[in-house]
Amino acid sequence: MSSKAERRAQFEGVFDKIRDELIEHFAGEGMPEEAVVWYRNNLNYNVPGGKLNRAMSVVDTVEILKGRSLTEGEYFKAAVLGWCVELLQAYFLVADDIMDTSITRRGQPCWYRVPEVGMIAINDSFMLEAAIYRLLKVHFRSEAYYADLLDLFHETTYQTEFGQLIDLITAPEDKVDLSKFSLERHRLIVIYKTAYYSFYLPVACAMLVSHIPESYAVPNTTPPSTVKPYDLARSILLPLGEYFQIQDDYLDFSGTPEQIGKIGTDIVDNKCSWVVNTAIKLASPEQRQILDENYGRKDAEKEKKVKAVFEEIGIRKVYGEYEERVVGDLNKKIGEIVEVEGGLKREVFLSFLGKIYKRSK
Ligand code: GPP
Ligand code: MG
Ligand code: MG
Ligand code: MG
Repeated sequence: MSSKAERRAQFEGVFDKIRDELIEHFAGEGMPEEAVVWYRNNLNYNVPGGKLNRAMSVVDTVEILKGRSLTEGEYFKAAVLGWCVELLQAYFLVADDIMDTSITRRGQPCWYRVPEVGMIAINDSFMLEAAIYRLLKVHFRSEAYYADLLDLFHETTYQTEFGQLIDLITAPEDKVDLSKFSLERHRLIVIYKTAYYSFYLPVACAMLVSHIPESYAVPNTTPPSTVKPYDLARSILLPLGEYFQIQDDYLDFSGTPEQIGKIGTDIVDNKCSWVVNTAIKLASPEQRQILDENYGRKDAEKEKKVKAVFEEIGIRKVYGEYEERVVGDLNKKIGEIVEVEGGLKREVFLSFLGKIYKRSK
């Protein structure tokens, strides 16, 4: 087993190949040198600098499904799909930073804030998205599951756009209205904006390259039972993604900067976070009034008042109970999976859960 750093380095090596391939095709269409440089900068600036958890989970999942280490060819294909997931994320984030008027991303200015870029970033985001379909065509066109891959990326993009819409209209940064917030709304935003593309998409990609069929029979069951593995995977990965985002929301409130590597800003940014939604549900009328008057304001004193209400309500305890409950439910669901040769495996989900459970950053 290679170390995490080695696996990352190997995975990053594939990016260089993919980028060069995209650029070569672009240059081959007769695009001027100036444009070639632009496209290269767009790719280098926006695609490789993230945590790569989503992308690398494609490779990890293929390994688990096959139950062995991958050949060079198998690794490359899984890694291309991993980078397609990262390209999708890069597309979302370049566009999202414009919509959110954000300042920095991954420790550097947002792409649209780079002086020569500006609103060209909109077209650059489209090109990041289109690069996915170029790569799928070059590397997967002759596979029987090519249409399924295309459909998966299209569907996931659409779902994420649903989530982005409800997020934008529920929690505009400049207009605080807590009456729009609820735990149900939070759940819907999180599932659509994050869970489909971060959790279901990488695993479904891995399942397709591993030739997991649409459905299969479980032998020796009466009555005979049929598994729909993609539905089954979704039924675990969406709640898992929801749990991951709830942790993120909770850590934004409870984590120290040393621990989470950033200063939590959800309260001042009017974020529709699990923490405020839980507080809204449990607040007395007096506490609710404090939240209405102080949440989402760019003011450190007001932020402190909100935090005090969160503590009074006992958010830490509520979170601890939520975490035990959701992890228990997920383990139960995962434990019920019947493993058959060439089908889904419990370990796919257990490995995700193991990485997430009680994380503190
Ligand atoms: C980031 O959410 C946005 C997405 C992951 C989806 C964007 C979807 C589009 C269709 C553009 P955020 O704005 O809550 O997070 P961050 O703080 O990282 O900007
Ligand atoms: Mg944003
Ligand atoms: Mg946003
Ligand atoms: Mg957050």
